[in-house]
Amino acid sequence: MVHWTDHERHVIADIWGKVNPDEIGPQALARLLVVYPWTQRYFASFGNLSNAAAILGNPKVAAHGKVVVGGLDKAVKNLDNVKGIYTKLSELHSETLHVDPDNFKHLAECLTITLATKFGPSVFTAEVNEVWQKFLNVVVAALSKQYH
Ligand code: HEG
Repeated sequence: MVHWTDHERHVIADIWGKVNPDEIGPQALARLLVVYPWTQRYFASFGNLSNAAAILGNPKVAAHGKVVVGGLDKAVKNLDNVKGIYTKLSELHSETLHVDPDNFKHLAECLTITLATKFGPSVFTAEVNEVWQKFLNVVVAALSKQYH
């Protein structure tokens, strides 16, 4: 089981308190779809994803980005049971959506870049980056857990 120090808990709560998923989510998901274009295959029903401008302006991408990043709130609030709270979501991505779990890492990376860009080096310091990385690694592991 992952151990969290009080300091790590504090850093995660603090940075998450500054995140507005409705702003960050659309940007992070749009970045995923631009940087890793094969991820577009899971969003065939989303309409025009033909170039970066189309992706950034696509309302379905924005709406789903809010859902995905909003979904991290559960993990932030249940740091000691991330695997438990994501069991069903992992099953959904594996068995129903057939999302290649490598893509969770790519989304985590895009989210980190989005946060670093938004907050800059005075807020998103290397130390915050380190703790945030640990948090996302736990999320990615939990979402990948029901794959077999
Ligand atoms: Mg997933 C649905 C969260 C990565 C593709 N994703 C969802 C839902 C949530 C969620 C909360 C809604 C579930 C529901 O309706 O019950 N996703 C989520 C997280 C992460 C993630 C927290 C990683 C941090 N998702 C992810 C990636 C892809 C993907 C990397 C594909 C590249 N998600 C995906 C699709 C759906 C969801 C295709 C269904 C969308 C729809 O049909 O509306």
